[in-house]
Amino acid sequence: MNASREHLLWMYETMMLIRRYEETMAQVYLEGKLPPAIQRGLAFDIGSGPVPGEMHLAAGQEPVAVGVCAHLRKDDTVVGTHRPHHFAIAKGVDLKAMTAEIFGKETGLGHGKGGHMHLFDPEHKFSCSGIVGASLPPACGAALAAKKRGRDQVAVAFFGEGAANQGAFHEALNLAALWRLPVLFVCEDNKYAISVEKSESTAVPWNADRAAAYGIPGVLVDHNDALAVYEAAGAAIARARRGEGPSLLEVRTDRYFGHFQGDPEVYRPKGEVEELRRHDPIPALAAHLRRENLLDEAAEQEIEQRVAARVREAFEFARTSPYPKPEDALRHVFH
Ligand SMILES: Cc1ncc(C[n+]2csc(CCOP(=O)(O)OP(=O)(O)O)c2C)c(N)n1
Ligand SMILES: [Mg+2]
Repeated sequence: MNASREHLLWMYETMMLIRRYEETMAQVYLEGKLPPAIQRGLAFDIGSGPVPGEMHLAAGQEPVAVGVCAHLRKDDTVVGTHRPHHFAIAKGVDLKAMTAEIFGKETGLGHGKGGHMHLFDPEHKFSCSGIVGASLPPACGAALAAKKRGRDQVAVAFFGEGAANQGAFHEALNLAALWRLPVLFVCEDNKYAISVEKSESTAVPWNADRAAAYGIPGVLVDHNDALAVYEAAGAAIARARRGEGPSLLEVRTDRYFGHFQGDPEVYRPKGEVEELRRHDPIPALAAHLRRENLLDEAAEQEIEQRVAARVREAFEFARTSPYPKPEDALRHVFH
């Protein structure tokens, strides 16, 4: 499946937006967490600063999000993970409302009650959660709803290679296969589940091979490339829309930051990140676009500026938004 000019440029700009967003978040996240915390005898105070709590960033994993979401419509469902920003951005979630949510502000997607791992956007049919493996069952539910209504919507569950050893993975694949649900399961293999290497947790080299146990197609994209993901995801999503059932797609991708911000990364071989960054998928796509005469220096600069402005506006909006009022603590929650 050849990507259209429109899709190629969208993928490039969205990868840039994700990368700049994550880099900015990495900086902002540290505000208030280091020097004053050290004075209080702590190395890293996770609770202070404008972005309290854990932070999992997805720089390096952009190809997975854009290669899949390029094929999705607004009325398709995406369920993400504890590392959700790249998926949310690629699905079209509003950057300001998402950032405000991460800052715990009233103007956030969930009025500041969810935070970075719990971004819910019914308009764009996006959700995620901090529970590893929890993306697959709800995606089956959305796919079942679409099927019962006779619509051609699809659902996508993203999850890490660590999550592929959770029971929910196997239960979801089995049921989706049995009921021929219009769902795509996308495994992001970034080699690690926190500090545990895939080879230390998983009996087979490739999770894509596990699809055979459920009688569905399993496809491996063994390099971190947006066009390869686009091609594989396009075929699987078209298949699901035609009513031919689910597929499993596994992508070998790279995580440039730690598991969480503040992760000392002692489990990484020395120089690993530098080596991974030498195969950065964003310049690789830019080079392809230049060869196709779809991008030149001026256009690249324009994209860089547009992306920077969007990121700046989103963080500014989040910073200047009010916190929820204490008397609203029990609004919008189950009780
Ligand atoms: C059910 C459950 N078990 C354990 C955890 C703790 N935990 C958070 S992230 C993570 C590793 C996830 O690895 P992977 O699925 O590969 O995703 P990645 O972090 O690499 O994106 C674990 C074990 C959790 N959040 N939920
Ligand atoms: Mg992983």
